Amino acid sequence: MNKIVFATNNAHKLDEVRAILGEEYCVLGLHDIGCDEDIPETSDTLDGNAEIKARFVKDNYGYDCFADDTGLEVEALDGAPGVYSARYAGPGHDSEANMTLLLQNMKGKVNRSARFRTVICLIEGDSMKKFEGIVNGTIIEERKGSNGFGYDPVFVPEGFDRTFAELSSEEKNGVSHRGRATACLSEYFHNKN
Ligand code: ITT
Repeated sequence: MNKIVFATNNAHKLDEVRAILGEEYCVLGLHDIGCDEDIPETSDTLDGNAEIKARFVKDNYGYDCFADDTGLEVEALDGAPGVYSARYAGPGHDSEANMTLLLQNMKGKVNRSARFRTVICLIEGDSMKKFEGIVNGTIIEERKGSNGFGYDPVFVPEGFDRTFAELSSEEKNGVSHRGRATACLSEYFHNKN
Protein backbone atom coordinates (compact mmCIF):
# COMPACT_ATOMS: atom_id res chain seq x y z
CA MET A 1 0.00 0.00 0.00
CA ASN A 2 1.24 3.53 -0.82
CA LYS A 3 1.75 5.69 2.27
CA ILE A 4 1.22 9.43 1.96
CA VAL A 5 0.86 12.21 4.54
CA PHE A 6 -2.04 14.68 4.25
CA ALA A 7 -0.99 17.74 6.29
CA THR A 8 -4.26 18.35 8.10
CA ASN A 9 -5.74 17.99 11.56
CA ASN A 10 -9.29 18.26 10.21
CA ALA A 11 -10.81 14.77 10.63
CA HIS A 12 -13.62 15.51 8.13
CA LYS A 13 -11.13 16.42 5.44
CA LEU A 14 -9.08 13.28 6.15
CA ASP A 15 -12.21 11.10 5.83
CA GLU A 16 -13.18 12.74 2.54
CA VAL A 17 -9.74 12.37 1.00
CA ARG A 18 -9.33 8.76 2.20
CA ALA A 19 -12.66 7.86 0.58
CA ILE A 20 -11.66 9.50 -2.71
CA LEU A 21 -8.13 8.08 -2.95
CA GLY A 22 -9.43 4.61 -2.02
CA GLU A 23 -7.84 1.58 -0.39
CA GLU A 24 -4.68 1.67 -2.50
CA TYR A 25 -3.46 4.57 -0.33
CA CYS A 26 -2.76 4.73 3.36
CA VAL A 27 -3.34 8.42 4.09
CA LEU A 28 -1.78 9.60 7.36
CA GLY A 29 -2.91 12.82 9.07
CA LEU A 30 -0.68 15.17 11.07
CA HIS A 31 -1.65 13.46 14.31
CA ASP A 32 -0.51 10.09 12.87
CA ILE A 33 3.04 11.44 12.34
CA GLY A 34 3.20 12.98 15.82
CA CYS A 35 2.54 16.56 14.71
CA ASP A 36 -0.10 18.27 16.81
CA GLU A 37 0.94 21.79 15.88
CA ASP A 38 -1.46 24.24 14.32
CA ILE A 39 0.66 25.22 11.31
CA PRO A 40 0.33 28.99 10.85
CA GLU A 41 -1.44 29.85 7.58
CA THR A 42 0.19 33.22 6.98
CA SER A 43 -0.30 33.63 3.23
CA ASP A 44 -3.09 35.68 1.69
CA THR A 45 -3.74 33.07 -0.99
CA LEU A 46 -5.06 29.48 -0.88
CA ASP A 47 -2.13 28.46 -3.04
CA GLY A 48 0.36 29.99 -0.60
CA ASN A 49 -1.21 28.40 2.49
CA ALA A 50 -1.39 24.93 0.92
CA GLU A 51 2.31 25.27 0.10
CA ILE A 52 3.20 26.48 3.63
CA LYS A 53 1.48 23.45 5.22
CA ALA A 54 3.06 20.89 2.85
CA ARG A 55 6.50 22.53 3.15
CA PHE A 56 6.26 22.55 6.96
CA VAL A 57 5.78 18.78 7.05
CA LYS A 58 8.48 18.07 4.47
CA ASP A 59 11.03 20.31 6.25
CA ASN A 60 10.26 19.26 9.83
CA TYR A 61 9.26 15.61 9.46
CA GLY A 62 10.88 14.58 6.16
CA TYR A 63 7.78 12.98 4.64
CA ASP A 64 6.54 13.49 1.10
CA CYS A 65 3.12 14.96 1.64
CA PHE A 66 0.27 17.04 0.37
CA ALA A 67 -1.80 19.78 1.98
CA ASP A 68 -4.90 21.62 0.89
CA ASP A 69 -6.38 25.00 1.56
CA THR A 70 -10.01 25.81 0.83
CA GLY A 71 -11.98 29.00 0.68
CA LEU A 72 -15.63 29.87 0.20
CA GLU A 73 -15.72 32.74 -2.32
CA VAL A 74 -19.00 34.67 -2.34
CA GLU A 75 -19.64 36.94 -5.33
CA ALA A 76 -21.78 39.56 -3.53
CA LEU A 77 -19.08 39.86 -0.83
CA ASP A 78 -16.27 40.45 -3.34
CA GLY A 79 -14.86 36.96 -2.83
CA ALA A 80 -15.01 36.93 1.00
CA PRO A 81 -14.53 35.00 3.22
CA GLY A 82 -12.08 33.37 0.76
CA VAL A 83 -8.70 32.56 2.25
CA TYR A 84 -10.02 33.70 5.65
CA SER A 85 -12.93 31.19 5.68
CA ALA A 86 -11.79 29.40 8.85
CA ARG A 87 -11.37 32.69 10.76
CA TYR A 88 -14.22 34.74 9.28
CA ALA A 89 -15.91 35.43 12.63
CA GLY A 90 -12.67 35.53 14.63
CA PRO A 91 -9.65 33.43 15.49
CA GLY A 92 -11.64 30.61 17.11
CA HIS A 93 -12.25 28.57 13.90
CA ASP A 94 -15.91 28.39 14.99
CA SER A 95 -18.06 27.11 12.09
CA GLU A 96 -21.35 28.15 13.71
CA ALA A 97 -20.15 31.72 14.27
CA ASN A 98 -18.72 31.85 10.73
CA MET A 99 -22.06 30.77 9.22
CA THR A 100 -24.00 33.22 11.37
CA LEU A 101 -21.79 36.09 10.20
CA LEU A 102 -22.04 34.96 6.57
CA LEU A 103 -25.86 34.79 6.69
CA GLN A 104 -25.94 38.21 8.35
CA ASN A 105 -23.71 39.74 5.65
CA MET A 106 -25.84 38.11 2.93
CA LYS A 107 -29.13 39.50 4.27
CA GLY A 108 -31.02 41.21 1.45
CA LYS A 109 -28.46 40.23 -1.21
CA VAL A 110 -30.10 39.14 -4.46
CA ASN A 111 -26.93 37.65 -5.94
CA ARG A 112 -26.37 34.45 -3.86
CA SER A 113 -23.67 32.96 -6.15
CA ALA A 114 -20.63 31.43 -4.46
CA ARG A 115 -18.00 28.83 -5.01
CA PHE A 116 -15.74 26.63 -2.95
CA ARG A 117 -12.18 26.48 -4.23
CA THR A 118 -9.51 24.05 -3.06
CA VAL A 119 -5.83 24.09 -3.88
CA ILE A 120 -3.77 21.00 -3.10
CA CYS A 121 0.02 21.28 -2.92
CA LEU A 122 1.97 18.02 -3.26
CA ILE A 123 5.66 17.85 -2.32
CA GLU A 124 7.57 14.75 -3.39
CA GLY A 125 11.32 14.94 -2.83
CA ASP A 126 12.43 18.15 -4.58
CA SER A 127 9.36 18.48 -6.73
CA MET A 128 6.19 20.41 -6.03
CA LYS A 129 2.86 20.20 -7.85
CA LYS A 130 -0.47 21.97 -7.40
CA PHE A 131 -4.01 20.83 -8.18
CA GLU A 132 -7.21 22.87 -8.05
CA GLY A 133 -10.89 21.99 -7.65
CA ILE A 134 -13.90 24.31 -7.85
CA VAL A 135 -17.62 23.84 -7.26
CA ASN A 136 -20.11 26.60 -8.04
CA GLY A 137 -23.32 27.02 -6.09
CA THR A 138 -25.47 29.36 -4.02
CA ILE A 139 -25.73 30.51 -0.41
CA ILE A 140 -29.20 29.89 1.01
CA GLU A 141 -30.87 32.00 3.69
CA GLU A 142 -30.81 29.54 6.58
CA ARG A 143 -28.91 26.39 7.55
CA LYS A 144 -30.14 23.01 6.32
CA GLY A 145 -28.75 19.54 7.05
CA SER A 146 -26.29 18.07 9.51
CA ASN A 147 -23.70 16.16 7.45
CA GLY A 148 -20.25 17.44 6.56
CA PHE A 149 -18.61 20.42 8.25
CA GLY A 150 -17.79 24.12 7.96
CA TYR A 151 -20.17 26.04 5.68
CA ASP A 152 -21.84 22.88 4.29
CA PRO A 153 -25.33 23.68 5.76
CA VAL A 154 -25.61 26.96 3.81
CA PHE A 155 -24.15 25.93 0.43
CA VAL A 156 -26.23 24.36 -2.36
CA PRO A 157 -24.01 23.04 -5.18
CA GLU A 158 -25.05 23.64 -8.79
CA GLY A 159 -27.32 20.88 -10.09
CA PHE A 160 -28.74 20.04 -6.63
CA ASP A 161 -31.61 21.36 -4.54
CA ARG A 162 -30.01 20.24 -1.26
CA THR A 163 -27.10 21.68 0.70
CA PHE A 164 -23.77 19.86 1.05
CA ALA A 165 -24.90 19.07 4.60
CA GLU A 166 -27.95 17.24 3.20
CA LEU A 167 -25.93 15.14 0.72
CA SER A 168 -24.32 11.79 1.52
CA SER A 169 -20.53 11.83 1.68
CA GLU A 170 -20.44 10.01 -1.70
CA GLU A 171 -22.66 12.66 -3.28
CA LYS A 172 -20.59 15.51 -1.82
CA ASN A 173 -17.25 13.95 -2.81
CA GLY A 174 -18.53 13.38 -6.36
CA VAL A 175 -18.97 17.09 -7.06
CA SER A 176 -17.10 19.00 -4.37
CA HIS A 177 -14.09 21.30 -4.65
CA ARG A 178 -11.95 18.91 -2.56
CA GLY A 179 -13.35 15.91 -4.46
CA ARG A 180 -12.33 17.46 -7.77
CA ALA A 181 -8.86 18.55 -6.61
CA THR A 182 -8.25 15.13 -5.03
CA ALA A 183 -9.40 13.38 -8.22
CA CYS A 184 -6.67 15.33 -10.09
CA LEU A 185 -4.14 14.25 -7.45
CA SER A 186 -5.30 10.64 -7.78
CA GLU A 187 -5.01 10.78 -11.58
CA TYR A 188 -1.46 12.14 -11.22
CA PHE A 189 -0.54 9.24 -8.88
CA HIS A 190 -2.01 6.69 -11.30
CA ASN A 191 -0.23 8.11 -14.35
CA LYS A 192 3.05 8.10 -12.44
CA ASN A 193 2.84 4.41 -11.47
P1 ITT B 1 -6.43 22.27 8.11
O1 ITT B 1 -5.83 23.63 7.87
O2 ITT B 1 -5.95 21.60 9.37
O3 ITT B 1 -6.28 21.36 6.94
P2 ITT B 1 -9.01 23.69 8.24
O4 ITT B 1 -10.28 23.25 8.90
O5 ITT B 1 -8.36 24.95 8.69
O6 ITT B 1 -8.04 22.43 8.29
P3 ITT B 1 -9.06 24.82 5.51
O7 ITT B 1 -8.07 25.84 5.94
O8 ITT B 1 -8.77 24.07 4.26
O9 ITT B 1 -9.36 23.77 6.70
O10 ITT B 1 -10.49 25.45 5.26
C1 ITT B 1 -10.85 26.71 5.74
C2 ITT B 1 -12.28 26.71 6.19
O11 ITT B 1 -13.13 26.58 5.04
C3 ITT B 1 -12.68 25.56 7.12
O12 ITT B 1 -12.41 25.86 8.45
C4 ITT B 1 -14.16 25.45 6.86
O13 ITT B 1 -14.86 26.40 7.61
C5 ITT B 1 -14.26 25.82 5.38
N1 ITT B 1 -14.30 24.60 4.55
C6 ITT B 1 -13.26 23.94 4.00
N2 ITT B 1 -13.68 22.88 3.31
C7 ITT B 1 -15.03 22.85 3.43
C8 ITT B 1 -16.04 22.00 2.98
O14 ITT B 1 -15.77 20.93 2.25
N3 ITT B 1 -17.31 22.28 3.30
C9 ITT B 1 -17.62 23.36 4.05
N4 ITT B 1 -16.72 24.21 4.54
C10 ITT B 1 -15.43 23.97 4.23
